[in-house]
Formats: sequence, C-alpha cells, structure tokens
Amino acid sequence: MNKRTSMLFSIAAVAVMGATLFGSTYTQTQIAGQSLDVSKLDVDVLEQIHQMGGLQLVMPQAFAETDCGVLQNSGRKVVEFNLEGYSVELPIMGGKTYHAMTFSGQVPGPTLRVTQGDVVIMTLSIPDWEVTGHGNDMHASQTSALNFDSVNPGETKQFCYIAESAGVFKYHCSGVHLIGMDQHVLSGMYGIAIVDPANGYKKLMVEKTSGSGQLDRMFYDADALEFQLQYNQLYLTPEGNYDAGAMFMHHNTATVVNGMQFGYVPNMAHNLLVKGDVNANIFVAQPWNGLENKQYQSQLLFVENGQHVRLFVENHGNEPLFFHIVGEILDRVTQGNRVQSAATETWLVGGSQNMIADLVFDEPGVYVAVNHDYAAIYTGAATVFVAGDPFGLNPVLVDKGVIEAPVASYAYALGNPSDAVPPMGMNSIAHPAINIHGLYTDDVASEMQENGMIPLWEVIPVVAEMLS
Ligand SMILES: [Cu+2]
Repeated sequence: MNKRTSMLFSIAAVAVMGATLFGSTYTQTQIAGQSLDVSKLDVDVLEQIHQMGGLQLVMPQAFAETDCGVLQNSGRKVVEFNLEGYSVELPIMGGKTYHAMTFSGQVPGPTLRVTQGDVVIMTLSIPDWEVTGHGNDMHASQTSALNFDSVNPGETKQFCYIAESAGVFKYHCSGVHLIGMDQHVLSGMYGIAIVDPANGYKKLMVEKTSGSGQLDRMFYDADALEFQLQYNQLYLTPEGNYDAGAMFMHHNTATVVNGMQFGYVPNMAHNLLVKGDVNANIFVAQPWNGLENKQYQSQLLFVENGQHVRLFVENHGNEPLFFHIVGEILDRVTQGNRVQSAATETWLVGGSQNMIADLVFDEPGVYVAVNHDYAAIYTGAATVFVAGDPFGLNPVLVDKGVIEAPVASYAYALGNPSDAVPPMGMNSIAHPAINIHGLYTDDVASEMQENGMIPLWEVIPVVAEMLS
C-alpha cells in the first residue's frame, strides 16, 4: 500500500469511527462499503483523480489572517498600497468640468497588481484640507467590513489582507459611514486590484478552420499584451454636481470608460496620419480633440496582429455591461481563475462584476469595444482598438523618418494610453511605449512624465512637422 492509498484508508477509518462515536444510524459495514475498499480500487484511478485536483488535503495555515503585524512577518511577499482620497475638478465631455472625488488625483484610482498569496498593506490617507471623509471597500480582501469605514480629513487608516483569490476586483469609496457612497463612487472613487493566479495565466487556445475548412487549434503563450477597461456612469446636474435623483431613476447621461466618455477615439494626429488633414475627423465623435487637451486628448489602443491580448474589465456602474468588440469574437472569458466561456460574441458583466477577456486580432483593422446597450454606446462606451497597420502607414512613416523600420503596431510610434495599461504582472508583455492619457490632475500627469511616459501633446507637433 503506497502513501496515498494509506492516507485514503485512514480517512475511511476516521469516517467509520466518527459515525460510530456520534451515534449515526448507519452501520459500520454500510459506511465502510460506501467509503473506500482500498483493496478493490485501481491506484491509477486515484492518481488520476489527484491529478485532476481532487482528493488533496490542504492545510489552511493562514486563512482569514488579517493582523498586519503577523502578516508582515509571515514570509509572504508584502505589497504596500497607498491611496489618498480627495476632491478635485476634472473635465467632462463638452468643455466643462465636474466635481470629481478621486483616489490619488485620478479616475479610476491607481491599479493594484499582486500575485495570489501576497500580503497587501492597504493605507488610506485623507488630507486635512479635504471637505469630507472617505473609506475604501477592497473587494479583493476577505476581512471585516469595519476596516472599510471612513477615514476623517487629516487622518490615516490601514488594514492588511492576503490576496487569496485570483482575478479582477473592484475597490471603491464606502462614503462617510456608508452615507454618500453612491455619490463618491459615481464621482470617481473606484479602481481595481488585479490578482494574478499563483501559477500564472493559462495558454490561450483558439479554434479556427484552416486549409479546406478542417477544424484546427492554435495555442498562444500565456504572456499577453494587457489593457484595463473600467466602466461607470456619471449622473450630473448642468453645474457638474452629483445628481442623486437621476441615479435613483437610472437616468444616466454619460457612460465613461476609465473615467472618460469616448476617451479612446481618434484625435487630430490620427486625422493627419490617415487623411493628411488634422481637421478631417475619421470617427463619428472626437470630443477630446486638440493638443490643448494635453492628458485628456483622446488616444487609441494599439495591438499587433496575431498577438495574445488580455483585457481586464470591471463594471463599477449602476447599469449592466454587455461587453462586445465590434469585429471580434472573445476567444476566452475568465472570471476569478475559472474559464466561463470561449468563442463568445458578448459577455454580460453586472454591477461590481468583472471579466478577463483573452483574444487575438487576426486581421489588420479597426475594432470597437462597446457596451452593447445603445444608450451606453451613444453616451460614451465606444473604445477603438487598432490592430496592425490597417492604413498602410508604415512606408510613409519610414520614409519621413518618424520610425526607422516598419512596425507591427502604431504603439511603436505613438504608444498606448497610460490609463488603459495596467501595471506589469507575471505574464505581461511590455507595451512598446506608453503615452500620458487619462482623467488625471496635472500633478499626476507631471509625475508620469517624470517617470518616462510620453507627453504626446509635445511630441505630435514634431511628428506633424516631419510629415509635412
Ligand atoms: Cu469618498
């Protein structure tokens, strides 16, 4: 008898003993017969079950542990996540501003990225000049809700947790003892935590027909070019104040992706590259168009053809998200660390729910990620991906000296927008370049520039000069 069968035999024996001791109506023979007669079992079958993840005893040595002192010295990797909660004026479509509430001066707040099993030390500070308290409800944690209670202006609060479950998780302001939670979240106080699976992401399998129509399978490495897309709504009065009445009626007038309506659509530089004219718009709505918009000028999401792309999607809003990419099929949909679907046209993401979409753009082209609710599409939920070189710009860009050699995506020339690029994880492919884009305060934008991200509002005039 090997070790495993001996262990199983012990489990059966304990079950029998337990039934006897606690007065079960089953007889010992019945229990023994129903549990395991090891002598008649095929050991290979047990091994197969074990391989499939079953019959494995786990000793949860640290489950539910949230004591910061204990966790800091637990031998696990410790990640500090520091947020500051405060209100600022931020732009909305149409040239106005609204009274935004933020984590660290940006909407959405900074993305936390850890690996399953890491310890997170979550610290929230509220400046003494802030007008209200704020809290942080971290969905990636499993700890007392009391930890999420509000922090007063001028104060700091900390709690710790183990990121036990892999996946995408929202975090959001909990208001002032829950009061105003709706206002704070819908004004901008939300973000995500990405918890990478301890053993990494899985290879992506895509089924297509090849040759004379035979079904074929293509496997892509787990490493992927990653983006984050966070959906929400704005409910505002004409003066830019939060409109609770409109929220209760689900009467939203703006749908935002990473805080902005139509934040990822072409701008004047794309007009120039594609049509040779900065004023010839190439998309139906180009509201953030103009160098004076700086970090708010709309940008596009650039990917390569045949590249494994992974999207981290969260719905922070009050309305469902019918996630669809015009021109594409979602090759795989994952929630938590479990595959939910493959080869899917649209996936429903409810409020405070998430998905990881894996896909490969086979053809050069323009693809539009939408919330396939028409009210949402026309109020801001249209996000443009450009795969490969659909406009045949490589020869022009090389000829004019903008790039040295043909590139696999325009990201090599213009970069991808910083607010759509999550921090690097264990299976991330680095973006060729990152430009500064997002609902950031000027202070946050300058910090990004110091960290080497590209201020396109300074670069584009140079490119335009080279192209002229
Ligand atoms: Cu708040």
